[in-house]
Amino acid sequence: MASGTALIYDDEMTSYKLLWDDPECDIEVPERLLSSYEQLKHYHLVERCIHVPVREGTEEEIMLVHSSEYLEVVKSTQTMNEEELQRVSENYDAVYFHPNTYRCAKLAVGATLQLVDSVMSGKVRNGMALVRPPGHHSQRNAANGFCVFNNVAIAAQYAKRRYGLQRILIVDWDVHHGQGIQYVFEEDPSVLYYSWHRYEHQQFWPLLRESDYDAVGQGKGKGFNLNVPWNKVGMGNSDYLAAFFHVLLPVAFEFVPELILVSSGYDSGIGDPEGQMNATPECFAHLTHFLMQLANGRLCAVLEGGYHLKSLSESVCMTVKTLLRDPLPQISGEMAPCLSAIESIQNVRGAHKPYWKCLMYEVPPVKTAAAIVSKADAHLLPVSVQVEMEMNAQELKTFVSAFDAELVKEEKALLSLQNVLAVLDKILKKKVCSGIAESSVASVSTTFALKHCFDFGLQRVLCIVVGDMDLELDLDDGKILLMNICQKQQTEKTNSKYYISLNWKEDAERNNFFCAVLGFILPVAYSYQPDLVIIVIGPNRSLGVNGISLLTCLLQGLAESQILVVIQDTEIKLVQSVAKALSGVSTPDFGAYAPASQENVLEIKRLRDQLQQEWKMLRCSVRD
Ligand code: TWS
Ligand code: ZN
Repeated sequence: MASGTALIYDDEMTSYKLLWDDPECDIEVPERLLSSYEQLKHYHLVERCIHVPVREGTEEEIMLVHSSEYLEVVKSTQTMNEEELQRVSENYDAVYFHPNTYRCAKLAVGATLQLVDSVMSGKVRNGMALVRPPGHHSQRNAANGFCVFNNVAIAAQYAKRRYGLQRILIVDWDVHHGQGIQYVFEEDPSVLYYSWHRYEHQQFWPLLRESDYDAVGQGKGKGFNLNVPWNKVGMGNSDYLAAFFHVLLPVAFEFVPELILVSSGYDSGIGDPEGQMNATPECFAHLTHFLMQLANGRLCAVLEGGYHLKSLSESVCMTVKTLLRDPLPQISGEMAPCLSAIESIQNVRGAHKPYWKCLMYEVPPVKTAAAIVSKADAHLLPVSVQVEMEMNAQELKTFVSAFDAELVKEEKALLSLQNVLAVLDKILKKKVCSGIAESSVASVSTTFALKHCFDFGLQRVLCIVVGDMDLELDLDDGKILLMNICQKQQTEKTNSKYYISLNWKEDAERNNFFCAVLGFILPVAYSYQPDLVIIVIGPNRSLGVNGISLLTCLLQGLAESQILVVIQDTEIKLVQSVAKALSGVSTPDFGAYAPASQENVLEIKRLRDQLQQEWKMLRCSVRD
């Protein structure tokens, strides 16, 4: 692993400034660079770094991000007088030009690329470039927010081209949203862009809707744009650390970047008039330290904003000191993120759940959802069970029109279907783990539910029907394993391996169902390995509440506990008992154990003999 830290700085980048009166632009001053470099000298950090000279970025390099038309506009400002400069500046938001701006902007690009080359060639492990003008707001055809060329975006494109990198992480800890970087890489999954920024519900500059947490990227780039909008000022060390712990770092470790570019603005630090935040310089040491654990330590920090000269220069020093691997300073303040920060963090995590395993495989906050006909009974369910409202009519139409509309002519059937699909959809999308749906026409609902499962991409669904029910299903392809637990002997309606009829009569007083569940249902179910279990309780059920809750409890070992229970009955006792079993609020009482009747024992034996060749988990004797 390479060692050493590069520092790239040149006095020449202080050679432009605002020439006229403009309160919007007068904070971006040459002293920002001068005082930062002075402070680095003061702490003897400059002499500990490897000095790398700046160069100009070439036109070709600039055009990795910007249009030639825009490049020509910027070039033309070199020879303009003050009046002309002011006129060009007015074409952009929060921008000023000076005759030396073009030269400095080219040096800022070149300095950034020199840093990338030093790190990528192994000359150094990491480094920092102190540059002006900053870059993160500038766009293909526009200067914006003091930024002329997008130094960091150009560096990422350059690193992809020159070094064939496939994954680059850009961390923008400046207090403003680097929308310019977001636009460049929105559809690019090879560049992960992370930015936190003062947002205040879109009331803070640059006042963009697309700075919010729900801008996750587009097309192939979905999931590769992470925005953490701060909706209050005063965010401090613990808020920044929380955003790193709960958003950036888990995703970054899953992304496995090959290079990290930091849009290193310090207007997010304490004392800055723009950011109004409270993070102390030590915080930047810790942020740097965490990022150094990724990408083999290949980290390039490039200056963006920062307007409180003392805070800026101390924070720059903390960053460089950490890059040099000095011990970390103690971080101050009560370590508790504020409510508004937690809310933002929760929102980003929610928006990115579909794209990152580290966010996806969390225990769903709601374990069980229930859609029941009588909402008045809702209070009888365990409190942790979420009671569902119906799916809206439009959503339902999209499900139904895709299938045989004949089946759902009746209003009653439509309402039932609504319940079942609403809960199923939540399970499939992993918003809840399991669910219960009351349905007056369980057979129709189940047929639709199964169809929806396969549209969603499931491979195998175990469907256990308790009671009498006729399901018109194609069972030949093995995508459904249908087990029917019923009272009367079924005339074998199919010879499919995937249809099993279990003739069962339960003792009304005591639970004799153990032997069927353990001796037959579980072994077959585990042999099948379903992605989802659907239990349908139909009319004329031969199982009591105890038997059904036993079945429900023990099947939770399959399909990551994703179970849908469809109940035709509206008996609240049954719903209650199943809800208890699924939510796990209490260990259910299965009733006293009872040995099975002779009849039942023979039925299990018959099925076992008949099916153990196909379902190998049924075997419990070496003789047969
Ligand atoms: C900083 C653009 C106030 C609120 C928001 C000066 C007035 C002022 C200027 C533009 C600006 C400032 C950056 C970009 C930056 C404001 C102002 C924006 N601007 N970007 O007090 O640092 O990283
Ligand atoms: Zn900024």
